[in-house]
Amino acid sequence: MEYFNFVKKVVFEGPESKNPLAYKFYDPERIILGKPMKEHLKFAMAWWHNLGADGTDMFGRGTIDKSFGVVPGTLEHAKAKVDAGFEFMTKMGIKYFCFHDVDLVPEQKDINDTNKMLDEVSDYIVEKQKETGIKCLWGTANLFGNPRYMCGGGTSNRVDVYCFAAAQIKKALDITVKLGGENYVFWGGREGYETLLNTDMGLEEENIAQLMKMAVEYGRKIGLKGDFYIEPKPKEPMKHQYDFDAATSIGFLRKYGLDKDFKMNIEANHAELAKHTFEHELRVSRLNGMLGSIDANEGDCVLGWDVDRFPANVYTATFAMLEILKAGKISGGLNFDAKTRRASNTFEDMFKAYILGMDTWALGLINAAKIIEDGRIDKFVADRYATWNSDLGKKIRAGECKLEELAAIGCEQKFFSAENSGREEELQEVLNSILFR
Ligand code: XLS
Ligand code: CA
Ligand code: CA
Repeated sequence: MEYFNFVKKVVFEGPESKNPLAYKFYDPERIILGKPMKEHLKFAMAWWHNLGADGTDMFGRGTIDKSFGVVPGTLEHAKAKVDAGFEFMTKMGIKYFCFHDVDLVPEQKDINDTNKMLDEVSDYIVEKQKETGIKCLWGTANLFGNPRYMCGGGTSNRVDVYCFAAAQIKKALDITVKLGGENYVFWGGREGYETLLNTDMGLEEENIAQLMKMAVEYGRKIGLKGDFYIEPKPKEPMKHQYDFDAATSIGFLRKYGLDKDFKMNIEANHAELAKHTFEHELRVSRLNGMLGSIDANEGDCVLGWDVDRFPANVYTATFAMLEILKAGKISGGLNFDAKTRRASNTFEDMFKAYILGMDTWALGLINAAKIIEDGRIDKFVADRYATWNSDLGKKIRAGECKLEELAAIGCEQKFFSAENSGREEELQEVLNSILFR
């Protein structure tokens, strides 16, 4: 059965094309900085939004029918989603997908029944992977939807709930490895708190660290070779989320000795919710050797919550690509954790949304390469710190100075030169002249 018969294959037609079902900028074979675009941009489809989200919001029912011709909530429907997903990825030229356990099959009353369905559906996915060569970028367990997790999974006040979380993580790891998944994600859905009046924060953090240690031990035992990721998010659903941002999460990983196995999965919309820029979160991760993967989407500053829009902001994609290029190779890719708006309710809109996202990131890559090749901005930054290349600067950086020595030098200086403009506006103009020439 063909679900999307309005298109055979989405191909690159160039910026002049008026065809809404063609790439204008994503040209997989085009060489940028010595590598084809398709190698720089490891795009992935998010199973949950693309095959699951039907436009439901707090005020109304779904607007797009994702039953794919069968009754939702059945095994047939889970398999129809596999068919639709693989048709979509093949037609788009997308080589990876990401999933939560409960995206693949509907959760049953008894977890053992859910697990049996997961075995069957993942067998079916393996067949499709053999036919198409499409791979799994990462898997994860949904420890936030079921009411049992209302007070957290790994940070629950109850040990029985914690064991349910362990059961789901174990199975999600099994399925990830079975699908050849490269990495595994922890997003701390309900892992946080509403009020300290009822919360033992120290115990909760120790417990989730322990759960992560056990997950690493098990994952390595069954053959997971890639990285574990934490995906920081500051709020929503909980008022205080333990994985607030990259800096907080990295501190947590180091405290509990998890930093060798874990990296960051940075989502643009989550960075904005933490009142950071996306590129800030990427830079913090990169500088700590912890940039693992990206959830490619964007927020909406007018709304201010987690809206998971498809990325359209070329400046943001440009700054993000600069960080990714400077990080060198990352273990992950660009997962479109994004959904079409409620009123974009056709299958054509799903294709157009991915085209928008992929073209936006292609532009980001093209622009980031131009900025690097131009060199003016990197040079400005290097020059701005030039005094640190003096003998004194080098000595301080080598840790060879005492505070008294520097204080004496400081006191000898009679005035402070104000010739130190940061020239932000000039740099913005340089940036525009590079991007739009
Ligand atoms: C929710 C998160 C979630 C993670 C995976 O805000 O983005 O979808 O990516 O659990
Ligand atoms: Ca995400
Ligand atoms: Ca999100």
